[in-house]
Amino acid sequence: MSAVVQSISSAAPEVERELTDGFNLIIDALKLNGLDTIYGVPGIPITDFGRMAQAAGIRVLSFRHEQNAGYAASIAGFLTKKPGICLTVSAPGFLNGLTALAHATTNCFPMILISGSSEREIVDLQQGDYEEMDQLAVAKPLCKAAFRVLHAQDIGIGLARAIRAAVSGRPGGVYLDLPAKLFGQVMDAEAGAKSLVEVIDAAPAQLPAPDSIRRALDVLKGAKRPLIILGKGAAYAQADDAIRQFVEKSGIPFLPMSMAKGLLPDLHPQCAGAARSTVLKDSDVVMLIGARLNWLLSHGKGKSWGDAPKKFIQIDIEPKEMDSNVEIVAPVVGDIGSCVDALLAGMGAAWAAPPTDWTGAVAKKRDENVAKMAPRLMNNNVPMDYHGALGVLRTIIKERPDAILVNEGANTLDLARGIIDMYQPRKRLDVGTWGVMGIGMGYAVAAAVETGNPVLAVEGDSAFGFSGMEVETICRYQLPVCVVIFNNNGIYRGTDVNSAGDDPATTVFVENARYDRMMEAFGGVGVNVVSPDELKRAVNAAMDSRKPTLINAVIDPTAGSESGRIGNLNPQSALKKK
Ligand code: OXT
Ligand code: ADP
Ligand code: MG
Repeated sequence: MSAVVQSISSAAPEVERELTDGFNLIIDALKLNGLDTIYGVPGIPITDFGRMAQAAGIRVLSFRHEQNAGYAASIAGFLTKKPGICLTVSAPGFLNGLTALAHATTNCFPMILISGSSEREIVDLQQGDYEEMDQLAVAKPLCKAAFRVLHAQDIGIGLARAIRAAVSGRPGGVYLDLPAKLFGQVMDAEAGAKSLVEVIDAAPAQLPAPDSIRRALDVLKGAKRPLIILGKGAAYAQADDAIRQFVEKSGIPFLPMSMAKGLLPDLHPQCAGAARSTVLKDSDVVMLIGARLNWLLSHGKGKSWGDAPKKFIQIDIEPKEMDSNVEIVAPVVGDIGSCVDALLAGMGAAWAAPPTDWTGAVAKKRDENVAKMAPRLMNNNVPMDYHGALGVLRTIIKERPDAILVNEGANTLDLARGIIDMYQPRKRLDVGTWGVMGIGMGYAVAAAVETGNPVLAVEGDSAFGFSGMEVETICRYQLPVCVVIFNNNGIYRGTDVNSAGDDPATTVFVENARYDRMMEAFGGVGVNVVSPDELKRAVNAAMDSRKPTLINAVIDPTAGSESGRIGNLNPQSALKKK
């Protein structure tokens, strides 16, 4: 700790007291709790704080826009189970970071947005302070908890509360408001050190009730066509071995949600990822592990789920999640590691595998779908279509299974999700619960920083645009990130025409743009590729060299479809169906 030593004269003989201040106490509190990385953008009132944190050994990564720093912090939380820290300046910087905080909360990722703010006395009287805003009030409805610290002696408690709120129970985003004056507040160093709190057991195990385990196993035993759905909560839980043992011992087909791909390998004999429609429709008992029955699972009802009656078992740390959309006949509330351990123990030595007519039917459908797709992945067409380009990337990930795949776009997202098999847990990071564009470069930076693994970011040209300026950040920190832009000249397709005037259609971009040249502007490697062969060479070179690289992959502008796989959600399609 870098305390300030000052000589203080008083009426009594001169005494030397060691002093500290808000700056140092925040740094010490972060370090005490193992929070060693900050993602942010400097400025008043936090510029010096960033410098001092860096000098004190915290890694401080400066971004070009707070939203990207916030997305980086959110995914750092997902990858590490520690709250990712984002640091912003007041009002506009705070608001830029807030989208990411809300995103973290929605996705159940632990994150703390720490923002400098203006002076309370002026803000509360609305007297027009520099970057004035009542940030605490604005943040509150968008996160799991929000706290403000006014006194240096409360910094330790403030951070401890923020950490606990972010990681305990259902993880989420927390806001910590630090008014400018706090940073310079001085206090006795010894008292300051004592005021810090090392958070013990921040996310305590939450054991499931034994009855809930018995009930779940009874329902599972009675199933003729059981299915396990693994969600990103299961990936987050880092109970990889237990989950794998449970799935394998049960013999039940499993369907991974997008960010749960790789928890068990996609090529595992029980994986039903390529038989999605069949397993949703035909299963009779569905066990959800860390997945919500939200829009991504059609709310557990309707056409996608077929007519056969279904029973749901759900494992989740959040009791309120149960019965959110349909009846859950066997709720299991607890942390996934403890729940799965208890299920394994309750299964005993002998567990009857599901009927082979069911597992056989699932495997048959999966193999048919895989075989149907295979020839499309081998094409070397110019211009490239999605399948040709993704076929190459699929092989690259197979050969480099520890690489982290970041993925956003519409067609670029939906097709990559199906085509690129994942082999290891937490290696696929994407748009998540909100289907949000803009996570790309922030996620790529944090994935590289937090894991040291190479990152392959597969981006639609529109998706990339939301965070594209961060390629400078990637070059500045020399991160092993290879960005591949699927450049089809627009959103979904590059062929839309405005029939009513000279302005371009709303979904198209400048034709034949050369995104690779953006990378060159910052000293990175830029490559333009037009064929799958060229793409393969360029990506392999980037992954071997670990040099920041951006590949502009020219995709046939007619190849995509409106909104990718979720065109049915457009109001116009709903009208047509009526
Ligand atoms: O079983 P069936 O027969 O059904 O087949 C399924 C699987 O079994 C099978 N499958 C396989 N077959 C063979 N082999 C293998 N290995 C295999 N694996 C699977 O394939 C099918 C499909 O499987 P899938 O994908 O699992 O199933 P399905 O039915 O699609 O699943 C349903 C969903 C809902 C779970 C799934 O579709 C899903 O996860 N979807 C997520 C969709 C999403 O989030 N999209 C992003 C948002 S779209 C839109 O909003 C966009 N915007 C607006 C915007 C946003 N989002 N954000 C902000 C801040 N501002 C604006 C914008 C601007 S997208 C967008 C930009 C788009 O343009 P780009 O240029 O970036 O991208 P391009 O489109 O490329 O141009
Ligand atoms: P997906 O989008 O992959 O379907 P969701 O984000 O909808 O996944 O669901 C994740 C769920 O996992 C949330 O309901 C969350 O409460 C739960 N969850 C997160 N971490 C844990 C954990 N450690 N133990 C139990 N449940 C968890
Ligand atoms: Mg596009």
